[in-house]
Amino acid sequence: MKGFWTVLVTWVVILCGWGVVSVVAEDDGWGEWADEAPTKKFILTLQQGVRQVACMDSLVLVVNGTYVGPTLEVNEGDNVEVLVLNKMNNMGATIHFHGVEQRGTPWADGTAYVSQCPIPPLSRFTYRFNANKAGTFWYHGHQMLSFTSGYGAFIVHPKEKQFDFDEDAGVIHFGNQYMESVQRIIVGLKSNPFVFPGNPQALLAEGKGLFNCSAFSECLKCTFDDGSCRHEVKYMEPDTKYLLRFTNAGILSFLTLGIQGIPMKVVQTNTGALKPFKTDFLDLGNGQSYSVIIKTPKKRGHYWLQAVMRFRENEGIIPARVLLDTTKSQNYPKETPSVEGFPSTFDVQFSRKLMNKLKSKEPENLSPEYDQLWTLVSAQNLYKNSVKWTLNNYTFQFPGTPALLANQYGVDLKDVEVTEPAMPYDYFTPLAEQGLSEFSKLGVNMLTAEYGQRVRIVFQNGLNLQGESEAHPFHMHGGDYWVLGRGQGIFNATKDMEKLNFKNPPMQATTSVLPMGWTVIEFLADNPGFWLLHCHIGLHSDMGMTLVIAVAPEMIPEIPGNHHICGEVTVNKVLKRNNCRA
Ligand SMILES: *[C@@H]1O[C@H](CO)[C@@H](O)[C@H](O)[C@H]1NC(C)=O
Ligand SMILES: *[C@@H]1O[C@H](CO)[C@@H](O)[C@H](O)[C@H]1NC(C)=O
Ligand SMILES: *[C@@H]1O[C@H](CO)[C@@H](O)[C@H](O)[C@H]1NC(C)=O
Ligand SMILES: *[C@@H]1O[C@H](CO)[C@@H](O)[C@H](O)[C@H]1NC(C)=O
Ligand SMILES: [Cu+2]
Repeated sequence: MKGFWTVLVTWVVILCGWGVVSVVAEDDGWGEWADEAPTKKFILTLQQGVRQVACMDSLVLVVNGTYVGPTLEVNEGDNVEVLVLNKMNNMGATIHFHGVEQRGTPWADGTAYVSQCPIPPLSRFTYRFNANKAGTFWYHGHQMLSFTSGYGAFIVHPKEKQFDFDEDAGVIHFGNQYMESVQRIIVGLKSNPFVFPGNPQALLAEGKGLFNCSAFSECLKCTFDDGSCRHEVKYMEPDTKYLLRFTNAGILSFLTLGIQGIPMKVVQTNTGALKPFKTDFLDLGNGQSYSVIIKTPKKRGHYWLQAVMRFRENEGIIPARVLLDTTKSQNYPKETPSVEGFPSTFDVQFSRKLMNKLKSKEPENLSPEYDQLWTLVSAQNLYKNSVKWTLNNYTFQFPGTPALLANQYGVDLKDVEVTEPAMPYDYFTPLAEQGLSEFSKLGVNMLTAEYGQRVRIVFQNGLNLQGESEAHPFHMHGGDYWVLGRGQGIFNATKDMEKLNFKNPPMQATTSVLPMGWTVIEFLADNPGFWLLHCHIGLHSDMGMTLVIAVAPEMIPEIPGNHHICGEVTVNKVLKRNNCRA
């Protein structure tokens, strides 16, 4: 039925002469689209295919036929136009440009049922936006768990070189690989009884990695014919400064990475320039990006970059590895590198100290005043006996009509819940032990900010139903936020608010709330739109750890005419509004 409507609207729209599903004419309400700037055009195709991942054949979502998808590179200030062709015949899709502000183009954010309808099977959609900030971004699907494999890098080069290095060595994407198909994982998460897929069986760097065949009998199918599926090799020159960019695209694993014998100088989050600092180990929460500069030793050799999973039991899971090779001999070391010296799996202290080192390069000197304060408590609960994650006791459910379309066409979103302040309880004692109900509420959890407000958010961690506290990396769409501080235990406004860093807080699009702790962020609500705020552990967001921030909905400009329709936005509604302006 959905297919029918898409076809119908396409015809109606062509008859009316304003072109659907194709590049739209110039002055068409494209937000901050810079008229003078060059336009960089790309085409991306989405398909499912069997590819060798971690030396095993797996069915994955591929972008332009490859896993990892192609890297898109533009310059700061360019207009970007990406035509996405959904070549799958059984699944809708979207593409989200992770970390891109989408200033003035909220319809190009690529979030299914928030900023747009999924691109129907065998259909297309053009994303147009301005690359207003330089940095390391990535694109990925944002429809269910589609981002397990359909992703790639998006690099925006700065107008002027920001850091001191000789070569840009590009991006290394980290990921997770399950033996089970994504479809089965989703079914398990939605089932009663609930089935959690648990740890991934392989950690990936650039789609390469290794299953531990003594731990997982299924991988007798492993094809270890040559080493090229196990790890990427980066050829480098000795005694040279390289810029390396990391992103964690995994749907579960919090990672910590280190390079044998080479310290990293951390210089940038996704967009935010940092006061540089040196470290041997760097945390990479799901959805996070960092740029570092390394200097290869004078002596030619092989240096392993390794990423281990932390904050979950990781017994038997082989680290993701990349070999940095300055010999060009292809005489690879046979022995497996050890992870000695890495912080231990549950060392919260290490990660908190590391996060405390993140400072913006230039002072921000924020005033300690704010306009709204939202406290969001993360906890696991039951909804109809199924295990869910919650923010303030709400399990998020996507609306049937995308919020942005509903706003324009006057559709009433049903089940919208405004997050109430969290009921104060002892967040680190299981609910049952406190005589409290373990049941959550289900709804379209939405918070609203007025234009220009400074909104401060306290993320307060709580427990899962096993009584453990986990790490949650929270990602916000529609712009970066300042990360003002973090601490252990329960946030106490009287005592903790004044200790926050207003002087030089880093700008990030994703920051972690550590086990048994809290994190405070703040953003300026000056980009009207409907923006997701969610835990970037894909499994957690799918289990409800998500909400929508509505920023000045009355100021959102008219959506360009190329959007698909779904839910309660019908052909009649579109026609009525546009009055067939042919
Ligand atoms: C992706 O593939 C399409 C056609 O198959 C091609 O036209 C396009 O240039 C490719 N995109 C990139 C970024 O390589
Ligand atoms: C594979 O898993 C087994 C059992 O968990 C473990 O003892 C072994 O060290 C693992 N192998 C590697 C290479 O990590
Ligand atoms: C969550 O909501 C449910 C259903 O309304 C309620 O029974 C429960 O007490 C709430 N729990 C908390 C911690 O607020
Ligand atoms: C918060 O901190 C203040 C000042 O240290 C203290 O007096 C108060 O008891 C604390 N509140 C809680 C709930 O711990
Ligand atoms: Cu989480």
